[in-house]
Amino acid sequence: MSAWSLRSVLVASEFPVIEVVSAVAMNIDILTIFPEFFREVFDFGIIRRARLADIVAINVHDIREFTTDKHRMVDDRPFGGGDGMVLKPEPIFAAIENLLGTSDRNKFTARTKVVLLSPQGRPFKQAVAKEFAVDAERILIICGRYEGIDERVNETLVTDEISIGDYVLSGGEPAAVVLVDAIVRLLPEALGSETSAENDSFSSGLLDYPHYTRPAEFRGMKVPNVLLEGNHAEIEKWRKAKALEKTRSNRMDLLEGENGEM
Ligand code: 9D3
Repeated sequence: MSAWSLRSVLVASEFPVIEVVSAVAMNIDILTIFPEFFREVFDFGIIRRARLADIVAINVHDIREFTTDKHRMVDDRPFGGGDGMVLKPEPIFAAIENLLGTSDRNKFTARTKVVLLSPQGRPFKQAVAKEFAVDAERILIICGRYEGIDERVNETLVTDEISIGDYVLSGGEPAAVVLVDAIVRLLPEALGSETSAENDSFSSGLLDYPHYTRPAEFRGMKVPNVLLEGNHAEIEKWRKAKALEKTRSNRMDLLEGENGEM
């Protein structure tokens, strides 16, 4: 294990003090009003293995646990009018103070990121996943909801506002899963044999070429001959051509550059 953290956060507060004493490469906390959403998603594949190997610790927190009012209110009506409700700042500030010891982003350690997931964020790309995997040891993810979140959270707490793409989700929870998956698989020692080669050095900027396995003929559909013949130079040429063809038809923007590597 390369980088690891060992720290203890103790905060005087009315909330249960969450003491972080960890020997993992990365600590991820998720703040959400739907903690149940995450019950099983992190229990499979690379993320599960990374958790079991103490490469990453993932903790999910219910924003409602950080309310202090009788009705445990997490949202309220928007100033200025409009439909729907806005997530209130108090429980989110309380959660961050409980987890990090401060809600002032200027006092976070350099390797701490507080990510707000919102449609207004900067686009999440492989380069951003790498940046987080390399630069961060502590990532707090705040899941927004459809109606929005009080902007003061964004102004003082959040270090990175991120969107995962140009489509409308009902909340940040599915985006949080995407972020965690993309980041954790980049942590040193998280990738097993399954994915190792396909990763860094191979970043061609193109989509992948097509893959085939046995049988060589299935319901009349044949595997391209070049793959069966064992001429590795020819196979390489074929794969490059097919990758280019696939990229041209599905992702012209990648060929025109300035849209992140794959
Ligand atoms: C009516 C204007 N909408 C903004 C485009 C409001 C709105 C829609 C969806 C406000 C919040 C949401 C919930 N989405 C997320 O929280 C979200 C999201 C997304 O919808 N798309 C892509 N990435 C993300 S990250 C979080």
